[in-house]
Amino acid sequence: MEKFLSLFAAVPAMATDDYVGFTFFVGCMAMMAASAFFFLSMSSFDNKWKTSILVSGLITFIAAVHYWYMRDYWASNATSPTFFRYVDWILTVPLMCVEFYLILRAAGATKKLMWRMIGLSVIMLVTGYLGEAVYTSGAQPAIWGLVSGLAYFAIVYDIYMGEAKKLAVAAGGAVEDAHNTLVKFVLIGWAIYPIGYMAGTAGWYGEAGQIFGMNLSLDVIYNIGDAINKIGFGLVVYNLAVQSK
Ligand SMILES: *C/C=C(C)/C=C/C=C(C)/C=C/C1=C(C)CCCC1(C)C
Repeated sequence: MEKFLSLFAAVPAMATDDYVGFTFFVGCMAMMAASAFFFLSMSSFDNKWKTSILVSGLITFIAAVHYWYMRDYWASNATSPTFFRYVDWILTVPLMCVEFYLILRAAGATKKLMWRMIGLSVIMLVTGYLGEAVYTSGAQPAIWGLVSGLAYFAIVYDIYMGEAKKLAVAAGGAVEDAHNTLVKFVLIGWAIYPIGYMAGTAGWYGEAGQIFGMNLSLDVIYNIGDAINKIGFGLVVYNLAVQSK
């Protein structure tokens, strides 16, 4: 018991203006709560939807584990946990691509479509990491950010007007509605991340983003993005499963 309690004692008290630490903390709790919700609700759905709900839960659970580490990392080092952040994304973003595949599978979605989206998401994240953590001087973050952005737009193309969109229209009904909502998450929700990236790039949006009079640093922006996208995305899938029960 004492050993367990000392885990918490090791975490220094959080300053009241530490927005980054606060959003890591709240983000961690929210991801944990969402995971419990998705996992516990699984048994009330039939097999057709179980996998989709399971994936929703895995996305928030993987994030919860990373947020636990990132919160700690920030508390001890006061620097961005960039590596953990990208490990989290490279596991969870492909799973979001899998969600598109799962809900469109009945309408004829192929594994090829799924792997193309996964491949694009990996390109988007690896190039983003290179620009954020490896090649950080001069124009390099802009170039890597651009490549990353192109992969992002290729994903948007697939789901907004490409193959995935056509399958969603063919499916119609609740599946098409859910698909369209997920597209909005990718189009609007995911657009939060390039903003965070720019806020974190020296010489762009002012040092670490003094935006709206708050220290809206890259981490705060990424944390808000994650909460909206991971939990929101899962709830859209949950809602689809409820409607199609
Ligand atoms: C749960 C985590 C999610 C949904 C993360 C999504 C991340 C992105 C869409 C990141 C995109 C980026 C660009 C489009 C350009 C700049 C570099 C990135 C990686 C921040």
